Amino acid sequence: MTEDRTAADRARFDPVAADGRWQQAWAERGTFHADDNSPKPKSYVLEMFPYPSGRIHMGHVRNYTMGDVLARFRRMTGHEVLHPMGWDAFGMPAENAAMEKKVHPGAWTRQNIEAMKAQLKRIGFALDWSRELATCEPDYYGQEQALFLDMFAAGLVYRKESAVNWDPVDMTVLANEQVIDGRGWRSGALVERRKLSQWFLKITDFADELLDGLDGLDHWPDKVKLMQANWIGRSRGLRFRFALESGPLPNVEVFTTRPDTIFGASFVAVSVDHPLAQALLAQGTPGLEAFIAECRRTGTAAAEIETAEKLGFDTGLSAVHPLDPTWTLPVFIANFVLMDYGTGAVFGVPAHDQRDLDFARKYQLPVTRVVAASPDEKDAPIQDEADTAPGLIVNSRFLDGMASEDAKAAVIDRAEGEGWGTGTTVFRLRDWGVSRQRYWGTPIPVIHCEACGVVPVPKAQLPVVLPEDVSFDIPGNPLDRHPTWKHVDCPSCGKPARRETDTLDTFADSSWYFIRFASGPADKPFDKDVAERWLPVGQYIGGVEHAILHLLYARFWTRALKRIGKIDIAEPFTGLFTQGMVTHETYQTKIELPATAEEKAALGTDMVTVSSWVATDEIERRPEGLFQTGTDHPIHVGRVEKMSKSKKNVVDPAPILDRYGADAVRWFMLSDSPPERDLEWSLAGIEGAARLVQRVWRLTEPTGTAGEGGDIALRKLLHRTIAGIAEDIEALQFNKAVAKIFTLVGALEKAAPSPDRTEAARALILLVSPMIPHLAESAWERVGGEGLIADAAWPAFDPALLVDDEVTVALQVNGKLRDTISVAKGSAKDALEALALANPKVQIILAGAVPKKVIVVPDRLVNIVA
Ligand code: ANZ
Ligand code: ZN
Repeated sequence: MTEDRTAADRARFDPVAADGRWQQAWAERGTFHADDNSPKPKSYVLEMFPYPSGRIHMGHVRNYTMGDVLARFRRMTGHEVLHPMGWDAFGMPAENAAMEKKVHPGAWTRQNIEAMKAQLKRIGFALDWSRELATCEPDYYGQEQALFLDMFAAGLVYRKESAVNWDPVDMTVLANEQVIDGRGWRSGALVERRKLSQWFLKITDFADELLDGLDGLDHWPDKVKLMQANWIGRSRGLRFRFALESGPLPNVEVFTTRPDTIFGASFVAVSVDHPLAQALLAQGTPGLEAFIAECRRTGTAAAEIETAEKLGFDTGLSAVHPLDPTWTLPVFIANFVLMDYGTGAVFGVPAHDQRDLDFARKYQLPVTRVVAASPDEKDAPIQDEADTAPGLIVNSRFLDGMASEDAKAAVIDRAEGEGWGTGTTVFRLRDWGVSRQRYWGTPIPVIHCEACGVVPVPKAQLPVVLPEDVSFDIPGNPLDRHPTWKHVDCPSCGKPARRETDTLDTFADSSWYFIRFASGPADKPFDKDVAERWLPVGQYIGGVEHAILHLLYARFWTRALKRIGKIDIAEPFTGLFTQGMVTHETYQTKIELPATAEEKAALGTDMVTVSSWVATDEIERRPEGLFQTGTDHPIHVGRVEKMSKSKKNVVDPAPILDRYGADAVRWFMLSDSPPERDLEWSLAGIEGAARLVQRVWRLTEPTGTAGEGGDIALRKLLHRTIAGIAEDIEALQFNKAVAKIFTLVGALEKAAPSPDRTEAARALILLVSPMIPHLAESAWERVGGEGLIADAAWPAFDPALLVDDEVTVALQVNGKLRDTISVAKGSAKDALEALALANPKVQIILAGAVPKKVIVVPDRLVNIVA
C-alpha cells in the first residue's frame, strides 16, 4: 500500500515544486536577458504593459502567455529576443486610492507593482526583468519631459484656449472618449463645457502620414486599421462663403463634404463660439447669452452632440445662396456645430443629414430632396429619417442627373472658377489635448513668467519631480494648491514665476515606453543606435480596446521623434495582434423582500425582488442545486460575460497557480479558443490542462527496452507536427498548435517502444517547451538533454517526410458510403476497383450480386452500382 503510493508519487510530476525550481534557474543564469550586441537576428516581442492595479487578472495571464510562447519560440529558432515588462503606473486609480484609503499614490502604486511582479514571476514568463520600468519614476518621466521639450522646440507643442469637457465632481478635464452618454466615465456626473488654456500636441500635422502609413501595416488586423482610418477621417470638401444681407459680418464661410447637395440647403448654422455669434452677443442680442449658456451644458464629444437635443437660435439674418442671388436662407446659431471642425459653420440639408433634419423639423424649415435612387423618385417624401444613401442628383438645376461624386466635382469646379470657394482636404482627427489637472502624472516641464511668458524648464533642471507632501482630502489638483512647489524663479529673467501645474495625459507615457525598453540610458531618453537595433516591435499583443487611442498616439509619437531626428523609425509596431477576453459565467441571487413605502406606491406590490451578484467562490453545490455558501439562497446562473469586478465573476489566478501550477494555467489559456476570440474560464478546462501536463510527463519516462524496428507512421506524424506547430506559433494560432500536440501525444501513448518513439518523445518535450516550460525543463533533465531546454534549439524536420503519399478513398455502393480505405496516392483505376470489390463491407452489401457498373475517381472514391 505505502510502497504503491510512493511509486505513484514518484511517477507524478509535481508542478508547483518544478515551477519554483526552474524559475530560479532561469533567473540565476539570466536566461532571458536580451543582449544589445548579439550578432543573431533580433526579435522584439511585446505585450501591452499593465496598469499596476494590484493584482494580475486572467486577461493579463492570457495576453502575456501568448507573447511568452512566441518569445520562447523565437529564442529556439535562433533569434536574440527582447521581451520586456514594465508598468503603466500613472493615472487616476492611484489618486482615488489616495482619497479613499489615505495612502500616497506613489506608495500604493509601488506596492502594487511589487505584488504583481511576484505574480508574473510565478507564471514563469521569459522576461528580461533587467529592463523593467515604471512610468511613475523620475528616471522615466524625466526623460519624457526631455522629449516633450524637444517637441516643444520643434513647434509640435502649443497652448490654446479651448472648450473642454469638465467633470464637476472629479474637477478635471475629460477626453471625449471619457464622456459616456454625457457623463464622466468615472464620476457619472453630467459633463459641462468649459474654456481652459490647454497644452496640445500637433498630431494633425501627421494626419496624412498616419493614414497613409496604415497601408503598409500588413500584419495588423484589418478592423484596427479601419478604426484608425475612420478616426483620422480624411475627406475632400468645399469651403465657401455665404454673403450676409446684413449683420455684423459681411459673410460666413462654411465647410461641407457634400457640395453635391448645395441646392437642398435650407439654413445656415454657426457654432456658439463662432465670431458671428460672439459679435451678436457683444451687440447685446436679446436672449443670446442665455442660449449660449444652455449650449455649454453639453459635452464636446461628437457622439454627445449627435444625440443631444438640437438647439438653435434664429439670428434673424439672411444668407444669400451662392448659386442664386435671389435665394436667401435663415442663419441660426446651433449647438451641434463645433467651432474646431471645418470653419465652425455649415449649411443644413435636412433631406440628407439626420442632424439637419432633426433641426429642420424642430424649427419648421423646408426639407427638399436633392438625391434619389432614380429621377422618378425625385419627389419621394422624407419622413423622420434623412436619406443618406448614394444616388442621382435631383431638384438641383444644372446638377440634375449626375452621380453624387460628379456633382461634388462640378460644384467645386464652379466655386473655384467663380471665386467663391475652394476645394480642401479635411480630417476628423483633432490635435491631442494632453493637459490633465491631476497630481499623479508627468509634470509638464514649463514655467509661466509674467515678463517672459511660457519658458521651458532648462534640460539641466530635469526631471521636474512631483512633490511628495500632497493631500487628497479635497477634490481638485493638489499641485495647484501645494504651498511651495509651483513657486520658482524664471529660468530666463530670474523673477518669481509659476510652474505649470498640469500633468501629461497618461497616454503620453505609453507612447514611447517600447523605445525605452529597447534602450534606457541614464542620461537621455534612449540611444538612437541601440533603439534602432531592436525596433520596430515585431509583434505587439494587447486588447482591442486600445485599437484607436494608444496605438494612434504611439504611432504619432514615433513619427514625431523621426521628424525631429531622434530615431529613424516611422512605424513602431510592424505586427499587431488583439486577443479576445477571458469570460466566465455570472451568478445571482434573487431575494424577495418587503417593499418600502415608495416602492409600494410606485409598483403597487408588497414584495420586491432584489437581485445581487454572487462571487464565483461564494457558491456551493448541493444535491438540490447551487446555493450561496452558508445560506439557503438559490443561485441563478446568468450569461457568460467578460470577467469584471462589478459582476463578481472574476477568477483570481493566484490560488489556481498554487494548486495546479503555472503550466496548467498557461496551457489552458492557449488551448480552448482561437486567440482572437473570447475564452471561457472553467475549472474543467484547467483540470484537463493539468492532466495533459501529466500525460506528457509519463511519455518521457524511460521505456527500458528501446525496442526495435522503425515506426514510419509516427516519424511522419512527428515531422508534420514540428513543421505545423512552428507555423501555428508564428501565426499566433496557439489553439491549432495545441491540437497538434494532442494528436502527437495520443499517437505516442499508443506507440510500441522503438527508436522512433524515443526520438518522438524527446522532440515532444521541445515542442511543448514554449507553452509549458516548467514541465519541459524537468522532462528534458529526465531524458538527459543538454543544458536548459530554454536554451535548446527548435527541432528540425525533414521536408521529405511531410509529403503525403497515402490518400483515403471512399467506397460507396449505390452512392452510399460503406467504408474507406487507405491506398498509395495515384493508384491505378483497376487496382482501386479490385480493392473495392474485395472489401468485406462492400461484399456484405452486394450479397453476391454482380455490379452493373463501377465508377472510379482516382484518389477520391469508388462507387459500385448494383
Ligand atoms: C452639407 C451636408 C449635406 C453635409 C449632407 C452633410 C450631409 P464629415 O463628413 O464627418 O467630415 N459640418 C461641417 N462642419 C461642421 C462643424 N463645425 N460642426 C458640425 N458639423 C459640421 O462631416 C462633414 C459634414 O459635417 C459637412 O457636410 C457639414 O454638413 C457638417 F447631406 O454639409 B455637410
Ligand atoms: Zn521671466
